[in-house]
Amino acid sequence: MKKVAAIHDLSSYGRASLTVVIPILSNMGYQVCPLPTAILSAHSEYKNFRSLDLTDHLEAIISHWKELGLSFDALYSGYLASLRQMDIVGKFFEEFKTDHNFILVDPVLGDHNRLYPGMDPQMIEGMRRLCRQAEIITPNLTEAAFLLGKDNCREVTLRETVDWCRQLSECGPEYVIITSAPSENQKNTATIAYSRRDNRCWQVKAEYIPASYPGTGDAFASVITGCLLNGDSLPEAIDRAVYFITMGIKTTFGYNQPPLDGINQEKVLHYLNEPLPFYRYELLPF
Ligand code: PXL
Repeated sequence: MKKVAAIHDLSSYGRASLTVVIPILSNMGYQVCPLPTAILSAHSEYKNFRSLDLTDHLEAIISHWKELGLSFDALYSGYLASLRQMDIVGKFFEEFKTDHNFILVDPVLGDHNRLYPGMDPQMIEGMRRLCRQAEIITPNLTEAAFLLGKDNCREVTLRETVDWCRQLSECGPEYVIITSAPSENQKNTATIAYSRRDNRCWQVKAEYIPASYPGTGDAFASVITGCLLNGDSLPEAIDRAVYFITMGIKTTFGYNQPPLDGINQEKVLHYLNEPLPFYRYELLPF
């Protein structure tokens, strides 16, 4: 059975990070091995959240994993709680990267043009360093702007988003996937993916829904990780991830529940094991 080292926090309330990553990758048939970065009372979009930083415990877990001679088919990181933690994860990547696995970094920093509480400019630099080690990165549009040192991501066009993918790829990753990107019109939102290997760029459009749920980025990156472990092509992986998130949002939107609780993933996990009903991906002409 393939194994994934999943480097994320455990947010006890509000579906995000490990409470999203574990069910998705388990459902897709992979063994998830968490390297927990912090334990939060609830994810950081909730006011007054409490956080237990686990930076001092990471090295102990990693050294035990080395003693056990473990190896992983994917090294997958998300929310990191401190700059020192980013350095430890960078060392973990160096030690556990082989010719037979891949590193996926979801550079969790912010959304809607602002940093998440607790993130600071030094952590942007730390995340940049980690992205250089990765084969695949999955920033949202805000995170892509922070990584590239842009002022903001308002009024960015589809074409500029493709340029951002290429620029980010020049730093190291072979695949750059930008979520929450603009599409040609306001009724749609797009996920844009660039593959440096064949210099092709893909778009998957989704209907814009006027609601925002935390944790969808974690769900997206987890489905991508699972699909790539399965040998799916880049556009196929994005198609499945977008389909899963769209179904999750749609099933949640009909209820009158607080958006901070995240998507009702429990109702849609079964889609991960069913054939996709259609392919939506398009090759972009630039
Ligand atoms: O979904 C990303 C994420 C992960 N972990 C924590 C968060 C967030 C986003 O808000 O707060 C703790």
